[in-house]
Amino acid sequence: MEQLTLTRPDDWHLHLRDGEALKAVLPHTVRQFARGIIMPNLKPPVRSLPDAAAYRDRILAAIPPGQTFEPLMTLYLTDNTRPEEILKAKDSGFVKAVKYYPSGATTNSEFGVTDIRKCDRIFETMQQVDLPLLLHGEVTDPDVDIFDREKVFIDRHLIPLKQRFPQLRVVLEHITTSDAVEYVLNADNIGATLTPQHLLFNRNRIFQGGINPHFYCLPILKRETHRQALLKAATSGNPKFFLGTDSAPHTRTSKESACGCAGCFSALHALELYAEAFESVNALDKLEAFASFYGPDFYQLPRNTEQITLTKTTWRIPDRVPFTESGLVPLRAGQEMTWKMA
Ligand code: OTD
Ligand code: ZN
Ligand code: ZN
Repeated sequence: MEQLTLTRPDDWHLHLRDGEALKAVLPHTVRQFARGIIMPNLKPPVRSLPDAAAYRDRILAAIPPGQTFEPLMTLYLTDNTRPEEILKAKDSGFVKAVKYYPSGATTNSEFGVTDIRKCDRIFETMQQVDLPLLLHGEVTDPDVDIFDREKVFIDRHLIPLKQRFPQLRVVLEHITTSDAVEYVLNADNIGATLTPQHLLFNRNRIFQGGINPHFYCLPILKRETHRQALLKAATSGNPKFFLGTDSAPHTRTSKESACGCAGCFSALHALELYAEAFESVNALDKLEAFASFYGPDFYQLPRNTEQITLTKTTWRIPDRVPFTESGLVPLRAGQEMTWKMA
């Protein structure tokens, strides 16, 4: 039987939600990953050190007995975040980054920053204490086409930001375009996370045979040339590119709706999805470093030592997994996978 043994990976971009939803999704992540960078877009968001400490405790309490998982916390940047909060966060040891959402960019981002230049005092402090900045890199101006929002963000905001704060360590999250790949390749002190959906699907998948809300996420899937550029970056062996699922659970009915929520749920089968993407370009030998080495190296944390095994075998992704209310539809539900984690 064909098998693939890897150092246990980490998820460098993850939405766990809270309450019953947290309890339902966390076991899936714990099964595959040792650590996760936990997104702060709760309602209301995780904006202060006490918020992050309390959320971390709720996550720890939801870990299934006998298993281990380390939540790496983030703070949600707002127009009103103060430099002292950054210093406290850095000192805490468990807050590993600060997350920037442009106001209105994605789920629960209405508290986000209205003008990135308003945060320069914060970026100055983050640069000083070396706390990474995680970017949802899209502009939200209604006059910018949804497929161009990442490129326009890079040109208008990221390039000037990196000129103002060259030493600030930045992660451009869930990149979706060849423009983002090019930018990351040519800039310093920057990394990027890549999701399974952006490596496996292009925007046609949203409209194949009708409208497919479970393939709707933000940033939205792009055209095939971009997907190929992402896959090339992920499998290149360049340590700037690493794994971040962006698993973002919403109930089935809130996705299958006249105004459906954005987000793909992939925590159930994330590693298998990445394995399939890497295998499609004969690059399975590059999966371990992407999934397990480059993330901790960027965050200056030790690599994991435990191992996990994937086996080549066919199985069907369930149509539904238990969650609150109407349940959760995993990415590519009902279809076959060719790798399975033991
Ligand atoms: N994108 N959905 C969500 C977050 C991400 O931008 C993201 O990180 C979510 O539901 O929290 C989504 O489509
Ligand atoms: Zn985002
Ligand atoms: Zn996300």
